[in-house]
Amino acid sequence: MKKIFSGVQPTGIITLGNYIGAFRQFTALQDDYECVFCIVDQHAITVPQDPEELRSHIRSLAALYIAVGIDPNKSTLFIQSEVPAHAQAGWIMQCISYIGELERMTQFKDKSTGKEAVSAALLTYPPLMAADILLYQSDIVPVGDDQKQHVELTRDLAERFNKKYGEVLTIPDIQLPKNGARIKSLQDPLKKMSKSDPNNKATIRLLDTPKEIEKKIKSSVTDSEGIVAFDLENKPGVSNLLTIEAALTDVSVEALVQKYEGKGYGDFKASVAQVIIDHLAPIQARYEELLNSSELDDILDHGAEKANTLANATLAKMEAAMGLGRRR
Ligand code: ATP
Ligand code: LTN
Repeated sequence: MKKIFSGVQPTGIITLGNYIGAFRQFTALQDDYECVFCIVDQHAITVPQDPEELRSHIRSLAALYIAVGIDPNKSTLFIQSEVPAHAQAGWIMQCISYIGELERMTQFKDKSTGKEAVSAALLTYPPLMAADILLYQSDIVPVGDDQKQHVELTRDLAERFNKKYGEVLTIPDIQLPKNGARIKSLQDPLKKMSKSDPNNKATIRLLDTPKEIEKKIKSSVTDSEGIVAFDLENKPGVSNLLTIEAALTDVSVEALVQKYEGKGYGDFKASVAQVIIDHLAPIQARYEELLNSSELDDILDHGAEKANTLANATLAKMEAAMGLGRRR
């Protein structure tokens, strides 16, 4: 069976963008692949985090993974900091990365530009991400398109390692979602919907109440034309809402445009909001059941145990190939 790895940062309650771009792919893949999913808390601390908040986001994210349909009997779910091999292999990957290639990463530029104090780890974040992926000898990495550059760098680093030290690492392929690769902010449809967006109106979160969802969709930025049509350039707001509905219902954007023919933005928005509310209701119910349960701890304990075994095996090979320690 081919192997899949992906990770999500516990930096806030996940958004509809994360769900459509990442989580829905995860659940669809677990029947056909050996899947490992990670809550990348060490990536989250590359920018300042409040400890209590981080703890709560980690647990909440774990519950959401299960609530959206990750089956712990099929997939491995674990917390990055509970598997020390990630930091160890991350160091090795840093040692084979060049500063120039790290400085070219768009996410680094986005998160560092204009900031006064930027942590060194914000720059060395991609080698840690490469370690996450390579430790599990992953064949495929399903992510949203904003992560493409990081997965490409991971491939480069793995190839570089293998060339220098022998064929130790599997070169992973990226897999982008077919529909809704990039869901946009509701307030600025040229920006991606991001879970760390300080403007709460810009994002739908998986735990938003029906009222909040209605309000956010109603106040989402569109245009003054009043015609529901798909046109990313001239009607990014309307196109974004169409993309969301299409992704959640598996109906094509063209069919939706037909459905809304002759309808105004009021009806359109109310209908999109209802689709989201109905889709999230069962996920939210399961989340509440899990959040404070020992079931969730059992899943994470078991996941960490499995992940440690898999990751340590690759780390040992990497270290031996490089001549670290005494093992051959
Ligand atoms: P942050 O705001 O903390 O950077 P984020 O919302 O961008 O977070 P990540 O934790 O970086 O989310 O990403 C989790 C997964 O969700 C990744 O696979 C990423 O590509 C995907 N993703 C994030 N935002 C979107 C979006 N707007 N549309 C589609 N996929 C997305
Ligand atoms: N960089 C990713 C999160 C992430 C990840 C990974 C994704 C860390 N390690 C390994 C896939 C595979 C992000 O910000 N979305």
